[in-house]
Amino acid sequence: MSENFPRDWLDLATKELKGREVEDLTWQTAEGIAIKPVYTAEDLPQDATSALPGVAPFTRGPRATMYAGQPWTIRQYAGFSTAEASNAFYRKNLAAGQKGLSVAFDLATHRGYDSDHPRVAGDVGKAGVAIDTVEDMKILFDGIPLDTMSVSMTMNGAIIPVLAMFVVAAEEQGVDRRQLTGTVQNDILKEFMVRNTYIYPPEPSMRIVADIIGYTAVEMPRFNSISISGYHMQEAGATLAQELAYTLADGMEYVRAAMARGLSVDKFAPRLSFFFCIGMNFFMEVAKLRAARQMWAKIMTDFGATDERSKMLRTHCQTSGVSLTEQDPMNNVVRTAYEAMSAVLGGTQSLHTNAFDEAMALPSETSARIARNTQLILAHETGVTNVVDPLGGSYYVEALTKDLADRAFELIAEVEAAGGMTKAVAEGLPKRRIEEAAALRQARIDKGEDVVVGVNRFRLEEEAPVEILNIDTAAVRKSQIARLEEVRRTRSKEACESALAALRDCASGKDGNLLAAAVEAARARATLGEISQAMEDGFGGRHQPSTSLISGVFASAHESDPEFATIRQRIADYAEEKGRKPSILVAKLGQDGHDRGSKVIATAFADLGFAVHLGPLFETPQEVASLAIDRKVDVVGVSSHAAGHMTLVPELIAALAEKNRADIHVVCGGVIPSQDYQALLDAGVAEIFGPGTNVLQAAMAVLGVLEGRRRNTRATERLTA
Ligand code: MLC
Ligand code: 5AD
Repeated sequence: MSENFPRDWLDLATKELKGREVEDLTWQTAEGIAIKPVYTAEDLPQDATSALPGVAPFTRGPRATMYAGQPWTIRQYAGFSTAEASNAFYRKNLAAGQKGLSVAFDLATHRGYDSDHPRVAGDVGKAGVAIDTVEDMKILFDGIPLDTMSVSMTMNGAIIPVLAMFVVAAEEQGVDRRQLTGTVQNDILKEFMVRNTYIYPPEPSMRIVADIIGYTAVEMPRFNSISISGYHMQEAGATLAQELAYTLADGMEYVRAAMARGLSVDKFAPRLSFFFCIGMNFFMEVAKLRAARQMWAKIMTDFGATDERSKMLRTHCQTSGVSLTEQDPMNNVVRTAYEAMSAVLGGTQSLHTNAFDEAMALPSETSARIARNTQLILAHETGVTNVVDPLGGSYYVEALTKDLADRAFELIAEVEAAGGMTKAVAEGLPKRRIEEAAALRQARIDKGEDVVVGVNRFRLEEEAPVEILNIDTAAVRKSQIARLEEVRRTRSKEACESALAALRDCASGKDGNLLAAAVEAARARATLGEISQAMEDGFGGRHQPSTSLISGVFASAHESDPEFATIRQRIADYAEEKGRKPSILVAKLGQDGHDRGSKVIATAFADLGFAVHLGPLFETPQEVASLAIDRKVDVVGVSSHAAGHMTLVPELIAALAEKNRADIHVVCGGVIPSQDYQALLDAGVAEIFGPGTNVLQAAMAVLGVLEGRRRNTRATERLTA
């Protein structure tokens, strides 16, 4: 290894290290890349010295002038409550310096349910804005000129009704669809892999993607038809090489799907766009964006693209949510600022910076302002926009760009060997790899090998409370239902039904364009739920996901850890004494599909010796209660990441009590603000594990609950009564 270093430097370094080896300074990243303590001209890849921005393969940026010509778009992702509330928020943000819009929809909308559907009571207006009909969409963009404002909509499962309603809302605002600028996420493969807001099975879902690419290529030429997203992979625990590889492999699959529907590559490829996560590994993130552009140019050349714009990877970036902490939350302002700088040095086209209260709730007005100003300060005060690709030619960054691209191409080859991403996803390959990486990362944090300031090092004795945004779901639901009823009452029943029938036929056959048919239905005031249902009927049902659990990763990462061994022994002792293992159902409630936390807990608890049952996604409280009883578990662990816990967890406890099984304990974990703790404890929750909880300690606490050493307030009251 030491032959990789210049002789003179090696001598000096050896002297400075006073007996330690130079090799000890090499850092092995989670990506499997060895990072040396020093890089030199010897490390520069050959093509790095002559590369120019704006020229394929675009390593140095898709534009010749980049931010010197035009800065990136400050595009803050936002949405909550009703269309009125979100519209007011957007207008305020635009007045304060935001440049583009980015709509966050609630989970009911994502999953194709109207606000009055019984399955979504806890989710309406919570994680984003509730949209049921064109009328809601019109209110959302009231006073916002859609001929000039570019609008991103993060929608995948229910993309057909949402984009159809957007087109009709614009039309009724007097804006022709040909003028519309913006982006839809429309990336279903990563939903099956990590984000989980799918509705239909993979095959019809891929048709939807291709139909949207086909429709926009002709009807909405300025609109980006897809945002091929790695963001959620990194959030789910993927390494940067995995995020990079699987995102581009998804892109390849979409190119194939569109070509299979008869489109020529240069007709649609210039409007494919990308979306990456930017975490705390500063230079590696810069290298990732550079490598992504370089790799995509090569991939598209291999697909036969000749238009330079087809080879040009343009991307949005968002700073990392999982890198932020509930503990000492002002630290998150600093983390986000570094991540934003990294995204910009990597050459992003558009950026969202997260709010510091990320680990607790949706952004408040204050935290949203600081998040936006983080970008304004970067763009206007630091001088970072003045020079194109300022890290171009850096020995380290150029070498890292190449290393990462090599690593990612290896992972792409593995996916291609499995038959491409649709097959690999169906087989579970990328999901498994990401889950392994997530478990390893958690183990490194729990062992203190990966430092998180304020969490596993430098922790505060006492945390100051932070004011957070709270949404009254019941009130949002009530106003949505009133508007839904009004729309249903005033529309032409015949026109609506015949448009829905045409859409259903389009879905059950192979011909016709689903978006074109849905635009007619939206115009006839069909609701989002009805449009989704018509397609579900045409396709023959919803996707039924299977849940599986990886095992052994957490245990092997803790192989030589005495604390792990002690806890495992305690659990074994408990099992011996009781004649069976302590048993837990790890459950998700409502439409919240964030399952990194539940997967990590399930696999870790299983490795520790619990009997673990991993429940399906999207369950009602009654379904979880029945499953818990059926599986004979001692405790239900609810993982909550979309703010539904205040409605859904008390309902679960009530459902258990109704079935005379109040003895089954309920514990909760995830994004639960401390403001909610007392209400949950009062409702009968035995333990609450906020973000940043050490998994070993959580296991001890659950064992404590089972041994009766910890009791929720209600149980204590019962005992003393
Ligand atoms: C840009 N332009 C220039 C220029 N730079 N022209 C001359 N000189 C320069 N230096 C031109 C571009 O060509 C383009 O015009 C126009 O200016 C706008 O620039 P852009 O670079 O295309 O930016 P933008 O419009 O912001 O588009 C960025 C994008 C797009 C291509 C990445 O797809 C996008 O906005 N994505 C956002 C996705 C998003 O917000 N997702 C949120 C996910 S949140 P023209 O005519 O060429 O287009 C999420 C969380 C969750 O997913 O899970 O819920
Ligand atoms: N408003 C603002 N930001 C949101 N996020 C998710 N939903 C919203 C919303 N409604 C952000 C968080 C999350 C990431 C997926 O997007 O940062 O981690």
